[in-house]
Amino acid sequence: MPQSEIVHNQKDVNFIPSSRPIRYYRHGWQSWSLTTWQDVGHRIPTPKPTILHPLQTDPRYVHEKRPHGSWVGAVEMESGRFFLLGALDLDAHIFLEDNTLIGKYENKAGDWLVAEGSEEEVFSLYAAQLVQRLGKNRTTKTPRIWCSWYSFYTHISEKNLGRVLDDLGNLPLEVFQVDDGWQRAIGDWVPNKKISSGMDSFAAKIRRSARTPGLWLAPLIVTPSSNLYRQHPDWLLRDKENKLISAGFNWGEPLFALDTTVSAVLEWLSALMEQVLAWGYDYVKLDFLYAGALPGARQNDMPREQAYRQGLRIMREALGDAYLLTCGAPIIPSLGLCDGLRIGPDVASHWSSTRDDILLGNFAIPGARNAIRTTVNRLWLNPLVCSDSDVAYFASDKNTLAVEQEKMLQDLALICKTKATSDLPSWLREEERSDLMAFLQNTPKIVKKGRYQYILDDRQVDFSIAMPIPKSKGLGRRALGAIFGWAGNSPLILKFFQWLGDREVKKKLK
Ligand code: 9PG
Repeated sequence: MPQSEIVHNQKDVNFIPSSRPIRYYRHGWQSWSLTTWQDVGHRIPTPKPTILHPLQTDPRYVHEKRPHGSWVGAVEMESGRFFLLGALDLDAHIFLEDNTLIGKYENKAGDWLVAEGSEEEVFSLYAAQLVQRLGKNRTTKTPRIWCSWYSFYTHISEKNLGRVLDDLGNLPLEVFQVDDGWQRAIGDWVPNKKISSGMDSFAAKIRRSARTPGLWLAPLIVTPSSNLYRQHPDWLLRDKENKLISAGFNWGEPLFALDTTVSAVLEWLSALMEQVLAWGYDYVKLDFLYAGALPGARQNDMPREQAYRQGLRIMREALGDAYLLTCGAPIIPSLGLCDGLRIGPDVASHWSSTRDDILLGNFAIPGARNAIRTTVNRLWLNPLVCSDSDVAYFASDKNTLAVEQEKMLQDLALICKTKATSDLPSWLREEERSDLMAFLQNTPKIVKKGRYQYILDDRQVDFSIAMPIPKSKGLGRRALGAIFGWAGNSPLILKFFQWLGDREVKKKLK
């Protein structure tokens, strides 16, 4: 029998589990942040490069050496039972020090759940408490999606998207989602010349093919090349010295965050969502949302995750009945205000890379293995939200995944009940198109057998192979890692890697 208790209104709490902890459950802050079971003695190093910290982790705790995580921590004990400490309000962090689980709220005191029992039991108890406090998704049904990102990346055009729309034919994909690449700048959410006939006319075209138009935006970040950045410097999140807070680096530019406690920002966000709806997009993927919850000195002082939730609530309300997928989003503060939630980093057409695993020690970088690891460790969220495991691949000539690895991503999607792909229909061989068709049509019965083992109908699926955290051993590798980590902070080097990636994309599209 599980035992549990709610501890009310405490800023700091300490608990010594009934038997010695042997493994710790580390829960990452936002969609892309590493979530894993680790041995209690394992010191997971700070990921590199530093410039990406705000974009991949909770930057406030990135140098913490003790096992730690956001909102919830749990231990597997020598006795075989599990002990969980979970925050029921926002802004909390958990640490394991010696044999003690420590919970701390950053601002005011809040409530906590303490539970002991089997792994399933303690996480279900936590999930049940979160539903009561924060609510859950309104729909439990995610549409099947074609998403433009993992094939075209930013190289979309009305012409190439139109071609895909025609080629999808009888594939039962309800949503056609235009991802990053359509906007003039990050901050200027108007179409660039790739969508020359206009966003509304392109949505109408999608609708004529009997699919729902979907659109990607990153409403809480801004880059210096945007008009928004020049016109509204007073909307940006700053520190006490009035310096801009970094939200990371991407698209060859530094990223900055909007301050969602400024009323003009909230009005702008609401108007933007109304615009998206008015254009005709009923499926909306809001990305890079962590920016709304970064540490900073907000104009109307309030806890950072409450400020984020206020911004998200305004957008949710403006979006009416549209399906809202949140991505790059702080996990717990997004619950109840979205339909779908990305619970892992991006997939990629490769399994893993030595650069990311060994040299950078970064498990939030796009890659199939990184995506599977974090997503599988967050499946306890399934009753609360449509868990998004990102896209599955079918066109094997266009990726370097082994058959079993491709299949693992597909099976994870079946477990999450979120089916999406980015493969171009023209990339699929006949049998691959039938595989995709079967994937889209089947709803297997799912039985959980172990932490990483499932039975889908009568097929056994095991994700264990994706779970270990590769360690960087040896002086040579560590020295090379230090050089890579240092170089990775240079915008020029980041741009170079982006250029390499881009070259690969273009080659595939030829
Ligand atoms: C569009 C993409 C896709 C994708 C999102 C998000 O630098 N980074 O570590 C990094 C991580 C994820 C990321 C982009 C950059 O991808 O998850 O599905 O929409 O944005 O730009």
